[in-house]
Amino acid sequence: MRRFRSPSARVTNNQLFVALLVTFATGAGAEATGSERGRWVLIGHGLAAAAVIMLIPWKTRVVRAGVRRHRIGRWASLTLAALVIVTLLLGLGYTTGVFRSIGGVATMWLHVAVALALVPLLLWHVITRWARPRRTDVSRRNLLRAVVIGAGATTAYVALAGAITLLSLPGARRRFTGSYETASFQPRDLPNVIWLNDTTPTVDPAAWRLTVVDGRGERQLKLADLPRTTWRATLDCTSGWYSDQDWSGVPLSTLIGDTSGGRSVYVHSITGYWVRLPLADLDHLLLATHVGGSELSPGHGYPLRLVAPHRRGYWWVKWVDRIEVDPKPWWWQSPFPLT
Ligand SMILES: Nc1nc2c(c(=O)[nH]1)N[C@H]1C(S)=C(S)[C@@H](COP(=O)(O)O)O[C@H]1N2
Ligand SMILES: [Mo]
Repeated sequence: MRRFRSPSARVTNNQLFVALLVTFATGAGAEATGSERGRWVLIGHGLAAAAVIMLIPWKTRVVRAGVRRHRIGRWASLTLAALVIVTLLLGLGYTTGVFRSIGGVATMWLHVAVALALVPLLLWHVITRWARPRRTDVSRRNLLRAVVIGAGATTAYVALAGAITLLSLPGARRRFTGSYETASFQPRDLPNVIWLNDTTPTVDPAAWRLTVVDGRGERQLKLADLPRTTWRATLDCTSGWYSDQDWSGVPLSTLIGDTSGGRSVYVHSITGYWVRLPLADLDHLLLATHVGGSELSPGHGYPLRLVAPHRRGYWWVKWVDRIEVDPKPWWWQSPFPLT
């Protein structure tokens, strides 16, 4: 049986789907970026989310009609709608700073978790209800509607940003990544972020060695072999906080001499955690033994951790035991740590 779709319902659904796709893509991009150049991704995320909000009144009409017709999967669809609204509210709570944590959990984690949870439901919903766009959907009227939504979203975005500043909400003090400052130059209060399948290892400094593999071969260094210089750098976690600290240790470029045959630098932790960075980053990476003049604490990576300025926290591998010039390209890895 062919399901009836009014042209306006079809257009609303497709516009909402596009807005959601852009919101997802820019959301992932916002979590990945750690440099000023990536600022537009965050602005795009806000605009796309505002477009989703703009479409809610239109979608409500479609939902009202749909709830009567689609008995099967009705609850799943309404759950999806609820999850989208919860994600929007969590995002707004975090952006404004009105609720930065809920029950001790950073709102940013919850925002991401709920957004990821709704993906399978959204895919199911779109696949089972798909109505192919028609040529007639590209009409003057519908284009005008898209323009209205775009203009409305921009206005809403600018108004919210203005309100955050005017009311001096906590959100006004966020970094361009959206993160809030935490414990700058107070390393003792620095939050601890460890992924699910990692635990803080106990390291015997006498037995610990750093293995360095480059074009000249493999060698082992002791903790006492490592020279020390100090860099000021911002650790910015995707869970929504950042912290400025003075990190001391050895620049990677001091340890790695010969990069021939390599395309990336592989940095490995005792826990098994690892990242691959572009060779071009070599001059901008530090292996720190100290923060704020004191030895790293076990939770923050003792005896050695990577400091990767302008990269988000998940690149800052803790408890490093091996660095290697790698023939594989840096992008040959999961874009985010998975657990
Ligand atoms: N080995 C290892 N390194 C790691 C992590 C981890 O789970 N395991 N977490 C990363 C993340 S997501 C962040 S934000 C920073 C947090 O560093 P901190 O705990 O010193 O604040 O370490 C990074 N390095
Ligand atoms: Mo993080």
